[in-house]
Amino acid sequence: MGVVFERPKALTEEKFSYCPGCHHGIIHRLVAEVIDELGIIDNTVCVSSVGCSVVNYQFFATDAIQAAHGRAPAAATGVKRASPDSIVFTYQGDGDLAAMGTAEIIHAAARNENITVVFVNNAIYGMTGGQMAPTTLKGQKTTTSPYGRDSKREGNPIRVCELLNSLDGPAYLERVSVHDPKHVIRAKKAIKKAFQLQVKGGGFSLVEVLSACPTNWHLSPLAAIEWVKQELMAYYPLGVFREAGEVDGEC
Ligand SMILES: Cc1ncc(C[n+]2csc(CCOP(=O)(O)OP(=O)(O)O)c2C)c(N)n1
Ligand code: SF4
Repeated sequence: MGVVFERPKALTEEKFSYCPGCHHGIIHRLVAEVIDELGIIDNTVCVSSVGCSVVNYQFFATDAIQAAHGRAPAAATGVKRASPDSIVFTYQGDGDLAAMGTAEIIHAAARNENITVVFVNNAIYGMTGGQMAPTTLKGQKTTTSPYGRDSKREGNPIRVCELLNSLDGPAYLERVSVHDPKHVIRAKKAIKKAFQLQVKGGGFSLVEVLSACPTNWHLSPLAAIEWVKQELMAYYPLGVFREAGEVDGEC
């Protein structure tokens, strides 16, 4: 009998440390499948950030470095410029990328650094107990907005793809979701396109993946999927925001 499904080589044997229903695991798998399919495992470097995925260097069977809070795009810039043949990606949550690392992501995009960013937007600080993030929706209850985010007091949520799309620099920006199989397939295509672009020297790419955090949303995994569909996708529309040039399927 032929093997039809197996663990990607770009994932180690380590068990994921994520909560039941968390989408980080799905996104890790998609990244790993893309690395396998492009045959880049030996020269890929993952730049880990802070947040629940802080130990993802244990899960990806690639080289890895750990960046300080929000600094992953700057660290990735250094690795890529020092070692241009490496394929360098950051993996960042919304607290890391859109709060602590706002400056780094904007400048890396503006410079059109030839790196790939996997941006996991779950609208909350997962790792540290569910505090409000820049991406927390208006009215969303968190431990630091217990009555719901009030835009008069806490400002409005930041749409990262739209923000970066105002810059001349970036080559590819897309927002996807992994809440059902159809969207998982689309998300993988986007992640693959982003890595292919880097292989071809195409410049800065960012794929924003809407992601569930059932634990800090205080929802069951299934209810969290509904919340992604009804609430997150309403404020963060899916789609391609920037595509500088066609990337064909083969590398
Ligand atoms: C400058 C600074 N800000 C914040 C923290 C604490 N901190 C570490 S991880 C984290 C939350 C990260 O959340 P996010 O990036 O959204 O990832 P998630 O855990 O949701 O996947 C916070 C607030 C810190 N240690 N230092
Ligand atoms: S706290 Fe949220 S983001 Fe972190 S592992 Fe659990 S479900 Fe995932």
